[in-house]
Amino acid sequence: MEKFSNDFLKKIEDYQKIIIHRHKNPDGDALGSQYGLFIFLKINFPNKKIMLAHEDDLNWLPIFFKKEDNPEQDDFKNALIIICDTANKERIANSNYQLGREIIKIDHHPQIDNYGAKLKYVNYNRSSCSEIIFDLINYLKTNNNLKINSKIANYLFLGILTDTGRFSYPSVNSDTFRVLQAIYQIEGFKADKIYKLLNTITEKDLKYQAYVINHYKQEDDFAYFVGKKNLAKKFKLDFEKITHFVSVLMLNNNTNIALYAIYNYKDKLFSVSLRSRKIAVNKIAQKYGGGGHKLAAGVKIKDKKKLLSLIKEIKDLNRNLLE
Ligand SMILES: [Mn+2]
Repeated sequence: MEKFSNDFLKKIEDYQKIIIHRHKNPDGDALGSQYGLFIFLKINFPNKKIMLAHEDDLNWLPIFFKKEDNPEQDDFKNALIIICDTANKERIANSNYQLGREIIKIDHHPQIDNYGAKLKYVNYNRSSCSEIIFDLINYLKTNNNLKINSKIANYLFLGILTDTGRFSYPSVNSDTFRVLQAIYQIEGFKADKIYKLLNTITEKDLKYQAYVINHYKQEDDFAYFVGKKNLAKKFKLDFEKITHFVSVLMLNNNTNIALYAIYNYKDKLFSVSLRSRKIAVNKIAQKYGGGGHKLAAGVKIKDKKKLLSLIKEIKDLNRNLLE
């Protein structure tokens, strides 16, 4: 880490334009590590052009992660590219990274490919990319007199918190708590602000959640909700927003598999989310043209008949497992 940190600083000093990337469909760690490093470089190198690259796929915590303009194609020319929390090139948000001059990779996923990065720090024993970024910038603070402020601490804390399931995953180790100890010492850092951000939702969201709870159906350990009416309009929420409520169905401790479908009036199709505690739902999603992870998958479905056959398929599958 020391060697990497020194090499990293040399690269920063060498370049006038620096662009930081994250992975597609960013989670708290992708955003936290990207924004934390972004602010760190901005306050310590005010004469350099520091930018964030993305695919405009950010709709999570907009108050916290302020939208930044994507760099222009020209900005990538002769730029130093830093890619955070991303295992392989297909996952890199904004493919213009290829136009840069040099790539640095910082990640905690098992190494898949280095997308051309010569300088890299990859350690899959670390809980999160944000945890690695903190060690990097704290080293530079201690040895090179650079600054860290509470805004950076907030971003990295949120990244660590979300990527460790609030410190509950096996990836958490003494390094995680060593980093946290240092974060808690940063002046102005307030963990309760971040917890409030993560633990609360808006009143409109809450009302909508109550609607889902009151209208979903439960058959054995299968929970499903099909929103046919224009619920986004009814609850004055963005359509995109109301597609993210499948986790409500998994709150029931009897539920092992959940389906959450919302009709999109604009695109004229059902947006379906599947969640499971055991069964591979991505296999089912693939049959209908969707995909995803084993326990979390999704699919877009055109007609209601097809949706009903998907629901029936899950019910039958479940019945077979019960018998
Ligand atoms: Mn991560």
